[in-house]
Amino acid sequence: MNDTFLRACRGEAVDYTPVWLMRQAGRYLPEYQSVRSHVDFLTLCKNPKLAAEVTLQPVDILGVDAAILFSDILIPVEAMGMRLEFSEKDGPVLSEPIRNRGAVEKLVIPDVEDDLPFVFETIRILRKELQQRVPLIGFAGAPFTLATYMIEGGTSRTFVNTKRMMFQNTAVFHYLMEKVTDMLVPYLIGQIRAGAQAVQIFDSWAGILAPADYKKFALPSVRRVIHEVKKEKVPVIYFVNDCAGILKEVKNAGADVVSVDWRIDIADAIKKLGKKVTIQGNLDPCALFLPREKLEEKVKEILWKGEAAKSHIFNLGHGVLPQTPVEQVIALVDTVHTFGKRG
Ligand code: 1CP
Repeated sequence: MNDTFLRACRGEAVDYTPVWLMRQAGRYLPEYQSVRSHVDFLTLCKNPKLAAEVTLQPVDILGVDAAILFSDILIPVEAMGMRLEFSEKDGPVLSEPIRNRGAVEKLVIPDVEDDLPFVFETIRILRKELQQRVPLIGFAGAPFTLATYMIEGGTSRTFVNTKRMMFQNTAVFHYLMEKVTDMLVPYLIGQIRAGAQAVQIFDSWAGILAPADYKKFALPSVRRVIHEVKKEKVPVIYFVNDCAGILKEVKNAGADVVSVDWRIDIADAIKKLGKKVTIQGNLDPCALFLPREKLEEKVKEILWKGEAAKSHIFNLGHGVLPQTPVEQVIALVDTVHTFGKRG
């Protein structure tokens, strides 16, 4: 198996900088669109054969060094008893948002094996299919990011309901975070035991917090998840979007790999994170709209700067956008493989 990605996670010597992309499966791929034209998004996530098929598409088409389970961070939130829908226009919609203690009390901690069997079945299928190829990454949302969706009822621009609960109903907010964390630990451990060889925790919205608030309201829960999951001895990657202002705190979450967005120069991120973690990132997804030679320059710069880290895994700073031309994504992966060779 090509274990370059896992070696980089652990900070071991590699022949070249491995690359995979957040949202490498998804709407920019015609092959994904074709599967999606027959089924809605949630049905796709819950059908192990189809979910495995779309997970493998970018491995075949792009030649990336890792596969990531096809699912969504909100799938286990549905298993906690919330009604979840995906609208073409608004994205995820949770129709009865959590606004008080009673609503948190009603949330159930799912028995992950019984309530989310399709996730583990997809992982088992993938491990068989991927045998001699690349490692499989499992994932979940971080407690804070999941809590924002549960409180807002969907995506948000200001996160006013989340912050109001944090500041006015602090005990209820902490109670919600505790329940989400209690769900996440067995969920991620279950993915690892089913065959996931690394896990990534997505904190897409932690960057909306002031550093002191991140430290108080978001960090303790994600640190607990990471601490418990690390006992399974597979690498834990922590992605924080818009991380520049909170990187010092993010370092304390305890992950093996920290994945950073493009708003920070990767050289600065490496300085702040130090030599104990592997860094992942951090090309702006919109750089894929640049002419080929400009894209190549940006990739080379990140690769060159990445050499200062304990180890570097190339990725985007956030997910591939649906409008991205596939040829550009293929070119990106080739460029990383060509210029990321270690002598
Ligand atoms: O219409 C469609 O086909 C659905 C589009 C889509 C896809 C392809 C959604 C809806 N989710 C996904 C897959 C997905 N989501 C993966 C699959 C694996 C891969 O990366 O290839 C992963 C890891 C996620 C994780 C996810 N879902 C995150 C964290 C990463 C991030 O983008 O910040 C978040 C925030 C979500 C919520 C979500 N699901 C879907 C959308 C459009 C969103 C974002 C909505 C928002 O902006 O709040």
